Amino acid sequence: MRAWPGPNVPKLPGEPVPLRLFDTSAGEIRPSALGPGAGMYVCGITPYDATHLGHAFTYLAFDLVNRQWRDNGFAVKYVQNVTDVDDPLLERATATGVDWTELAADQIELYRDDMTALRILPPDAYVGVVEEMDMVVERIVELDQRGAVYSIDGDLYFSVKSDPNYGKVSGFDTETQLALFAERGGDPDREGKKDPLDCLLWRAARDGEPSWPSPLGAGRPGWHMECVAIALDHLGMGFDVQGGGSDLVFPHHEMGASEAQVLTEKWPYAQHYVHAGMVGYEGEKMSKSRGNLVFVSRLRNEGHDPMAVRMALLNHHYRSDWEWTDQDLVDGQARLDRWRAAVSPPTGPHAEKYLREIRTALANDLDTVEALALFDAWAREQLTSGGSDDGAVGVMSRASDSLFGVAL
Ligand code: 5CA
Ligand code: ZN
Repeated sequence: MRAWPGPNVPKLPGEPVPLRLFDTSAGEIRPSALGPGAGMYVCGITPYDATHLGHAFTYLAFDLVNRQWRDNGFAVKYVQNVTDVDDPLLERATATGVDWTELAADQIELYRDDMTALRILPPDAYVGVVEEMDMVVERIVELDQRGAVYSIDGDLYFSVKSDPNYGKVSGFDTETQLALFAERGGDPDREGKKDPLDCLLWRAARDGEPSWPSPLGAGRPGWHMECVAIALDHLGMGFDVQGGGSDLVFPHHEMGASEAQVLTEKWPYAQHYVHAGMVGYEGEKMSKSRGNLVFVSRLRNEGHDPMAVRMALLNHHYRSDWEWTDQDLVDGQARLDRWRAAVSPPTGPHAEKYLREIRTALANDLDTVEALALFDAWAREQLTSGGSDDGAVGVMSRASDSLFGVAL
């Protein structure tokens, strides 16, 4: 499906720094994307509600990865899905009496506008599950041929432990897995399951639910397989980064990896599993099901500069869990004003050292907090004593645009 317009990413002088990223599976910071290309799959929205700041924080994190890789000269292939068939979307549509396809189309459009306003680089392939249904079905048939599938009343399950590497993405013990599985859409207690952790691949058609034909009977796909089919189709096995928020570590990314590893008999599914921290609001994780949301579109409609919102989000390290307050936006706007004032004069303090240090901070597991402070230091020097370098202002302005995604 159509993504959104991509902003221009200015080229910068000087040497780029290779990006090191924390890998959930390895539990440590490791070099990412050893080249020559770089492939990334980031789990997209389930389009039943507009973009909240938690979503924005997660997509911003991967936008920074994309920008770092581009600065390093990689040809980046970025794939993102839209979960345009899944339980929460269908439930919301039924509850509000709206057609599920219309609800999805409206929310996807709003998301595109929010991403555009926040200057998030669009994916190269933006793929809805519905448009990839044939591929999803094909993958499930292949898994069945490999003997990793069984049926309970026509609903097809994946035997997760048919993958010898099952469990390596999250490293969670069985008790934690069971608790999270039940909490996040799984059905550990269903009668007839061979293992409580086995996950749904194909849900047989039910009255009032959309369904698609398949050699395995009419139905609709399970969530994890949707992402796997799209990622394998567009990136293939062993791509560089599988991304999403930390609420996707288990079961979504664990089970997706196992499905792909059984399908291809290869390991690993992704070289890095990268997860953004959870943004909270008023004491709890911001989530559509809890309803404690601050929407990007609301802030935009209130007249806030999207660059101030972006600046506010950048001030939290991508792996940290944190809580949004109004002060975040006040601080983000103030910093944006300072930076804009600092790039107004025609000349400024030398930029080379600052640019090198900013790149080094961002390449160190996206240390935006440090990188922003370094830009602040240049801006402070400019605003207190000025400088005579007539290329510096242009370089720092382009660095803000290219590396932070903040247009000054
Ligand atoms: N469609 C699935 C992924 S295939 C999904 O999780 N959709 S979502 O709309 O619920 O979330 C979209 C992305 O935002 C996911 O990567 C999720 O991990 C992330 N996310 C959701 N809530 C938050 C939050 N409060 N803070 C940070 N990231 C969040
Ligand atoms: Zn996903």
